[in-house]
Amino acid sequence: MRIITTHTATDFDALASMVACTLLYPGSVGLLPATLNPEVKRFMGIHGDILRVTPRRGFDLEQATSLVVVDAGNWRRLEDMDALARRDGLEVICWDHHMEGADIKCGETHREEVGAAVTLLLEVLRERDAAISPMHATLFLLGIYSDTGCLRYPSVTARDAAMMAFLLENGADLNVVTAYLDDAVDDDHAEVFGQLLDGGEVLTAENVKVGIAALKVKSGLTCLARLVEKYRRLKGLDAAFGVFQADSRKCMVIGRGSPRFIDVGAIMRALGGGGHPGAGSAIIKRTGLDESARRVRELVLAGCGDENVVGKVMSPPARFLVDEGETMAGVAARFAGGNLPGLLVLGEAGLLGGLSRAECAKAVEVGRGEVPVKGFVRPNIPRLAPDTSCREAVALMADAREGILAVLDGGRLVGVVTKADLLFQVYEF
Ligand SMILES: [Mn+2]
Repeated sequence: MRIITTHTATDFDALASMVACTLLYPGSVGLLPATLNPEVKRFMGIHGDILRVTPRRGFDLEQATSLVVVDAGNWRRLEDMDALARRDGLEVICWDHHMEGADIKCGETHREEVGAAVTLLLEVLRERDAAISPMHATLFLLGIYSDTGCLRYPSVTARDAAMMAFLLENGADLNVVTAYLDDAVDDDHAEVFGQLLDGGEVLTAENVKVGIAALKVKSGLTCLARLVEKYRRLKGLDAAFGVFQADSRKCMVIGRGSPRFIDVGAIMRALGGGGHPGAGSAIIKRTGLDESARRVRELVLAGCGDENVVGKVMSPPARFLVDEGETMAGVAARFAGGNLPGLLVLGEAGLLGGLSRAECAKAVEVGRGEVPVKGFVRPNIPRLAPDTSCREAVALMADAREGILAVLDGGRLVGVVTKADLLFQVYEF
């Protein structure tokens, strides 16, 4: 008999992948772990009977000759499957999108970097022209949406979006999807959220803003990951880590972040857990709250890195410079000839400030073209250091009248940041 299973704390992607497998492998049965995400539990409350899945508990593994593992690659993430890990001759097939840390040896592996594991299975079902009911399509879409933050996470691929379109064609019901992705939390979770907001420590390392909060919590809270993500978004952090202690023997660490600035999965693996570059969790055993938080802080400080500093993207300053003695008319001619947003005015003591194209044109218009630029220079043009992050530069550019920012190293002008420089950085051309 072929059985299908997935990780404990089963989320919609895991359930959707399991159910997709029951369509892909006729005659197979899905074994559902006992611990489910609260929304998944609510979903199973009314859909359980019409899906070909049954609780892992009470199922005799003796009958199993083939095992399909979905949305996981580790034996310890499965519920009570150790007996199969040692069974000779067992066929093992894996469908997963966690690229690191797998330890299940498979005869057949489908592991690809997509936003949701169910995307991999849907591609095959579509290829085979399998019949998909609107109810199934709705569950599969829940899988894609919950693992990709409704197609907003950077982990999303075009393949996930294509499968979303495929599911809508097959009748996926967005009203149902929205009802199960509801963001509301109960009073206990709301209290924890308040503590995260008040008690979190925010550290900045290598221009990366990370929040870490260590809290004692009641046991039985099942939506902590969602709170950590909310905390991150509300505080505008690049990454957030919650260290939660529900009993004295262990702490649970949950991390969420932008993979561009920090690899959350790598930090979790260092703590003995797992995850993706953007999300992960770990259980730290026999360690108190303070010590656990200290370990997380250390790994975060070592693992942060914003490579995107203005020193790496700035342009040479030469073509943006005018001498304080030049006339406004002369400078207006330079503006007319070149594609310059603004200019920097240099005096004997160094950078005096900036001059915008509009100011220059206006001066000439009102007959002040022969006045030296010195009289028009705006001294408080933004000045950055080479190690200022591009993100900060983007924020400053929004208010920069001259459309350029000056980069100074120890008082010496070393570069100019233009909007084009920042665009190249933002889109990683
Ligand atoms: Mn997944």
